[in-house]
Amino acid sequence: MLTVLLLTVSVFSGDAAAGPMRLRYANFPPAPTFPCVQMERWKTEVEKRTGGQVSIQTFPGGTLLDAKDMMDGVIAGQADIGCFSMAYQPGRFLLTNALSLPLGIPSAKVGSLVLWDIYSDYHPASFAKVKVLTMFTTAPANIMSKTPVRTLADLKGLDLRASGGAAQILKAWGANQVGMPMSETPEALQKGVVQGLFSSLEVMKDLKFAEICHYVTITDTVIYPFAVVMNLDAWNALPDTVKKVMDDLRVEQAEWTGNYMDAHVEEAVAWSKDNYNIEVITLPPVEKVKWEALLAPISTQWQEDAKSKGLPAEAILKDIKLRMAERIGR
Ligand code: DTR
Repeated sequence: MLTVLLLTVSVFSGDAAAGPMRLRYANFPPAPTFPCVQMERWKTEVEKRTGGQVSIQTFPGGTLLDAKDMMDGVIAGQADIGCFSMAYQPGRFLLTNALSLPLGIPSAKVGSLVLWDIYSDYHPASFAKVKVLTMFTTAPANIMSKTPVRTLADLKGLDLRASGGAAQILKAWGANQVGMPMSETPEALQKGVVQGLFSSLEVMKDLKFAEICHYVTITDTVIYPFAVVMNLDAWNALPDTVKKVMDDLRVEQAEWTGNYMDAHVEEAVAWSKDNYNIEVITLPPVEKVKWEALLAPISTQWQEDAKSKGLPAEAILKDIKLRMAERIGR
């Protein structure tokens, strides 16, 4: 009841006389990180393109909803819009999390567009209770650590933070994987709970991990899929003109975010070298082959899980590879 009331207040606070319609957009990580940068860009574009009909209030840093409460919070109307990382609930977003298998997706731009393709092709049931406003992915994940990681032996038993599909990758390499959302990682690194993390490298700058992690090992293995979703009642209450503005932004926003992410990773690595003299370690080909060989069972396991849930696992993987080739070719 309270939820319905809150929602009603939120969406209908804006008939013409009362000023713009207000929408609350929740996000889990701190404001300087890329999910929040894309949120601010989307807000600016929607407000501009709707000629001020809509006003979006943004809540970074988990101030309205936390990482793992995001989807259910939006469904319940605690926020009108929410952004989340699908990796934090791997079983719930099984189909779209196929994108986070080690498939060699080369960039956030390709990842973001292929994720949107796959969502549009299959319309997974896990998103049936929300309106999907956009999707995007990170750039490929790499190791950031306090001590250098040059071989599998260096990784053995090392406490590294990762979540979702990437967690299985660290386990396969023999590291001691510690799972937590990105929002909890700065404290864990500071307190020595973990000795590093596995993620895309823009956080070296955005969360100042370069201060602590002086080594980066390039593995370029997996990307993380994200979604931005809207409460269905809030969506249905919007005028068609506003809906059109948001619909027109779905793919554009995915591509914008991918491009932003790819450029920002490069900038963050350069910044980390200039300011903290970090070492970027590239694995020699013989070593890389060993690392990659250990990852094969992960896709096999995903296929078994997906099939047991009635999903056309092989077709999905084939489709991702096809879409990748199309998007890389463009
Ligand atoms: N790699 C995922 C997602 C991720 C990458 N960069 C950020 C920044 C802020 C929040 C999440 C992410 C992860 O490690 O959680």
